[in-house]
Amino acid sequence: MLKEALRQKIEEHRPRTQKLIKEYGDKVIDEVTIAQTIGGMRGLKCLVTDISYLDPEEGIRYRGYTLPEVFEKLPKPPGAEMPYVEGLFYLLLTGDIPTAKEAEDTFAEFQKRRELPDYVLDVIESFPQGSHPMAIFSSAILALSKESEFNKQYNCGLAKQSYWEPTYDDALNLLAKLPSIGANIYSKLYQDGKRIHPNPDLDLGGNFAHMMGVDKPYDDVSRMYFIIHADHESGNVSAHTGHLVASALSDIYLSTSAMLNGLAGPLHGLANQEVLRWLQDVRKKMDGRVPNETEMKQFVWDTLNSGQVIPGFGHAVLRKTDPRYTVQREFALKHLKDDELFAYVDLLYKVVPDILREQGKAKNPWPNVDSHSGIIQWHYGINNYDFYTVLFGIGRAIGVAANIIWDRALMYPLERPKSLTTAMLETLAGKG
Ligand code: CMX
Repeated sequence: MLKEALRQKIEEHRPRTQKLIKEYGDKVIDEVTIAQTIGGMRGLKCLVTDISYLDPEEGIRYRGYTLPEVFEKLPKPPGAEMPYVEGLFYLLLTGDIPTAKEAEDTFAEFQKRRELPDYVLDVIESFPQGSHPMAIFSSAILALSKESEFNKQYNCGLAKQSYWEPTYDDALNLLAKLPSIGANIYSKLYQDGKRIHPNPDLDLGGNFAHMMGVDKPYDDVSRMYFIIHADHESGNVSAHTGHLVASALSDIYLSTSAMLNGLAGPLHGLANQEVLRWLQDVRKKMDGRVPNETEMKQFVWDTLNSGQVIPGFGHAVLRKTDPRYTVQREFALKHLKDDELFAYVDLLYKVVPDILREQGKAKNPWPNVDSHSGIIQWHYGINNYDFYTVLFGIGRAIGVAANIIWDRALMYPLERPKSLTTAMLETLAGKG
């Protein structure tokens, strides 16, 4: 059903892309400066996606909907506060808010593809204790590449217009398994291998909470996490890596594994674990007491003066408080108002922006998604903060997969920007 809805959307969309290329292909949309070329292509308008758009002041919109709208409009599992993650996938793929029936049908599509082959469990088990969960996560997904329907059909001579179809199947097959992969990594690393079997009646978020062995409202925390982390335009490291690798027609398993390796960097998704590490450090120095404002300011300045960044603050594109932070703050105000670590995060929200402004380096002094996510996990007993980026990764895979399916549907080519030498830039500078 989702596949048929998507097919129709793809057929409607293709002429738009073809017209843009054929009739307006030479239209200039941006200039490139030397600073952008050296500086990580910051702000360069050179990617296209319809799945989400990041406004610097407003934050992310999924298919035109703000996060509060997404949470309000998407159908919810019975008794849940947060929506079906499967319904979000429907929205990202089709651009339409699913009806309750469409969300449930998508849940059923995911449900039948959940089972993990034994060899994936063997891959997880084969890692030495002390491995980072993101390394295991990426490898477990890589191992699944042998299941790729796209590869099978491509090797039999698949027509280009049909590339998206087996990619869609691969995407669903992979996304449905991610909660199990995540929960198995958690049990291997932190729970002496004690596994909780999946509950087939539960939706993706609910089943993940069940396999993690955490009671309500952790099911809603899981749904909220996977939804807020799903997509953030195409230029961030994880989304861009997924797109880049898939542009070589590497299957969705190879592409997702690659994008997770980018997510695992401390300037990107790993920042959520860095926040917790930083807070625990402060907590230790405070002997468990919540610092007052003056003491907290001192900790922030000490970190900056030692040449480190304040994790969870700043952003390459955003220039306001991240709405993904706000969604979590509202949840925290409702469910963990008296939590000690929430008091820390609340205090940081008060003191850090002014300090970063005073320091004058960061273009955005406001908190991002990672500033809040760890303490909610901590509150519900997930205290192994190395694991937090896996949660980000399960969410991000949903948006990356939706993008890759559309990349194939619109037959985007191999990505291949041009590089210059420093001498060439110097010559260009001389001409200025
Ligand atoms: N603390 C201290 N300094 C910061 C800072 C922070 N939180 N954020 C930015 N700066 C500094 C940068 O390090 C840079 O310094 P230099 O000129 O010495 O290199 C300067 O301010 C300008 O950086 P910017 O243009 O504002 O930010 P970038 O686009 O280069 O980087 C980001 C963006 C997120 C990597 C950066 O803000 C940062 O390091 N934040 C802390 C880590 C973090 O929270 N990452 C998670 C981001 C969300 C995600 O992708 O998951």
